Amino acid sequence: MKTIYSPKHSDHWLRFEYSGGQAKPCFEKPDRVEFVKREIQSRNLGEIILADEFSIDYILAVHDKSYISFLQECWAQWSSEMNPELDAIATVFDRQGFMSTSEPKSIEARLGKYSADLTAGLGPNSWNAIESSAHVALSGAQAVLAGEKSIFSLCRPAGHHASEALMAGYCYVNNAAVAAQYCLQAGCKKVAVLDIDYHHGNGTQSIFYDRPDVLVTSIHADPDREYPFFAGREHELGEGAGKGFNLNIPLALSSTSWTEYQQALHKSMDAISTYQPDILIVSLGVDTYENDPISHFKLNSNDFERIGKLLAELRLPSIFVFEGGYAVQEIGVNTVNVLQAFDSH
Ligand code: OKP
Ligand code: ZN
Repeated sequence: MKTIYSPKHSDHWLRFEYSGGQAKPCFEKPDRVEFVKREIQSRNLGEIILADEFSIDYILAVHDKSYISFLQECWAQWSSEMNPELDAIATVFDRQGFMSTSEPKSIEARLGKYSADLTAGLGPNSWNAIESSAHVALSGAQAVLAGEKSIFSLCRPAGHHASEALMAGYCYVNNAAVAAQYCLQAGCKKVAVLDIDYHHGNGTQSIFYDRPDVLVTSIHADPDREYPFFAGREHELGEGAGKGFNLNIPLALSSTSWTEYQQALHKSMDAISTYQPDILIVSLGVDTYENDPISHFKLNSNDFERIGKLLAELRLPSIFVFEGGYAVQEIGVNTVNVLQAFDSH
């Protein structure tokens, strides 16, 4: 399997993240992708190709224009109004919606408008990385549409928590959604997104919630106990024309090992088989790993091979889009285990 990569991902890095009432060093750091890249090379997964450039219109097909302008402009405005030695991050939110339709003037207000929470900030060159990550996903879609059986888009930053006009959970542009929309514009009739990151893909769910042309299914930690908390429950089935095309499988935080996980994966795969999509997009997070520092599932490195082997049974052209995974020492092994097992089945 070939990999799509961009060195621009390392333009995005933050000083801190906030959790448990504390500023901590970031779990989401540039190293993550470099460790995966190194493992791809040492195990000869396949060629590593640089992403192509694409028109901004492919990103605007999924996200609001005002939100994308904010992402592009944020740092310049933050560094003139606030302290350029610190990350741009929201502190206030318009929860009553008084300004919901107008564009606020100050950068603190704009950050509040376009942030769902305090788990996504911006640094001086973050937009370069965010855009390149979408290009990595688009290049993957382009390759599969041109006949590759499968591809790995080594995206960073991740995307699955980002919705039309909100950044959240280390995510800014929803790379998987941008790739899905690209496939539809290129003539595919139906696309399935399978999200196997530990966290519910609430951004992807939101983007396609009222649409029947994209089936979204996510297997994740129970949102009663885990981020993103406010979505990811079984009763969220889609709405309007999209009703029946969203499938959530929440699993217990600390008692989920392969036995439980495998059942969920079969359920998701059954829904995908029934749907008969032209293309499968896998939001691939490896934070389901037993030693992940922010997660609580109990999958081991061999289980990631089992995931790859099972997914291959769908026999669909597949785009693997990288999402989470924070155990950097093992992030490469676990990711390549999925991809290599998929490839050889
Ligand atoms: C991004 B991805 C709650 C902290 C929340 C944010 C997690 C973002 C995960 N105690 N931290 O889905 O891997
Ligand atoms: Zn995650």
